[in-house]
Amino acid sequence: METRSLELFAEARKLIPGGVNSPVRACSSVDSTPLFIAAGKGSRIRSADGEEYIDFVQSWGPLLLGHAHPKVLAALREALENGTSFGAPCEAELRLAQAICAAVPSIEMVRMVSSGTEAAMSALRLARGCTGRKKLLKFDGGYHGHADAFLARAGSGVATLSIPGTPGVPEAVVSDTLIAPYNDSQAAEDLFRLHRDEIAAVFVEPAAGNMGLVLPRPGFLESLRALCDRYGALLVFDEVITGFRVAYHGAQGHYRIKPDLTVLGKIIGGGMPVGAYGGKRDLMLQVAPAGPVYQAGTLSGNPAAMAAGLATLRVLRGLDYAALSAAVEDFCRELEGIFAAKGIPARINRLASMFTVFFSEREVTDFASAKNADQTRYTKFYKHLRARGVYIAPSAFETAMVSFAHGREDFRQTLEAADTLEF
Ligand code: KE4
Repeated sequence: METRSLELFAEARKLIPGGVNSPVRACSSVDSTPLFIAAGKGSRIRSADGEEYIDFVQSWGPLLLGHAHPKVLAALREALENGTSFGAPCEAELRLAQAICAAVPSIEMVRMVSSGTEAAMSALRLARGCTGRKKLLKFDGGYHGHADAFLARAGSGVATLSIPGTPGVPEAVVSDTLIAPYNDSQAAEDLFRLHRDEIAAVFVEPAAGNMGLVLPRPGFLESLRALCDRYGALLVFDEVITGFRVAYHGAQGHYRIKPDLTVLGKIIGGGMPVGAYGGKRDLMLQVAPAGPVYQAGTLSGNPAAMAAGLATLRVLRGLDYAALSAAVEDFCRELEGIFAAKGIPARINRLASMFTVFFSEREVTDFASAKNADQTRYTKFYKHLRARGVYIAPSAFETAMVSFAHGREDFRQTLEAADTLEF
């Protein structure tokens, strides 16, 4: 039953564009209307109609511990007893900075902001400021938040809603944005050969989560590192999704590649609004007020948000990532078996606690092959699961997020629901 969600959505559409505060939540690409969520606990959420769902969206990634983890809530309660914001430094900012620098191999200094978008746009400004160069090289289907420079052939909500280019973004801005297909080292090299010392930075999701999950081919990330070294550009890993998810040390720890700058978000806020960018000391010392590259934010380093992020990382540090990866691998294998038994062509890309089901005969290795997957079947899959209490991403260009709170019963119920799917 979705009566209350429908009522709330009708009201919301009168006052909020599309009835949502972020486009991908609208569920329009899967021919549905959004559930309004009243509560979450562990692996599950409860809708405004009181219906329970196994949640594989997990707020798009921040909740690797699951919803309402007791230690996160306790840390928030304690912080909030002292107020909500001071606009001045507080110890919690230092403690979270220490935890991030200790965990992420390439980060020697870090600046907190309030979203992944803010972190990515600031990292780009820093890269341009440090190199004196203008151009950005990103990958087709890569998503780095909604700052102007990145909204050229982006993934996530831009792909989901098939937004062609992006109204409101001046041509002059995206004219400095170069695009190559993900996993195409030769295309990246060709752009470097053409633009040589004009490229300030390469932005890449070390595992791409915004065209559905697409993994780097062996050698792809290494080729970007080598190109940046050869041409004097900065390599920026956007780890807003993968940071602390693929491994506690991030995808850069998993793949053993050191970027010059890293963009973080989601998990480091534990569900509260937090983003961060960090990297080599000599680069970060260019950021105001230490250096000339300006960036600021009223709620940057907010004490409550820092407390939630710190509590999250402290719990994650002691958890068994390999065991979670193994559980997700087992689940994906069983799901592959269900599709195979039904003669349904499907490819399930997975890494650590993320997976995406592509209804495709062919392997999905970039945005073009992701777009070739059968979106109609994805929509039917989404609706079928939602009707049976399983909540997956309302877009074929997102990745499912499994948490440490997901257990056998969640996987069993999900497989049981998938087993009744008919196309
Ligand atoms: P935010 O500004 O939404 O906090 O972060 C932007 C961002 C940057 N980089 C990557 C790799 C990201 O995935 C994101 C945001 N992710 C999307 C979903 N994949 C957020 C969901 C939404 O837009 O509502």
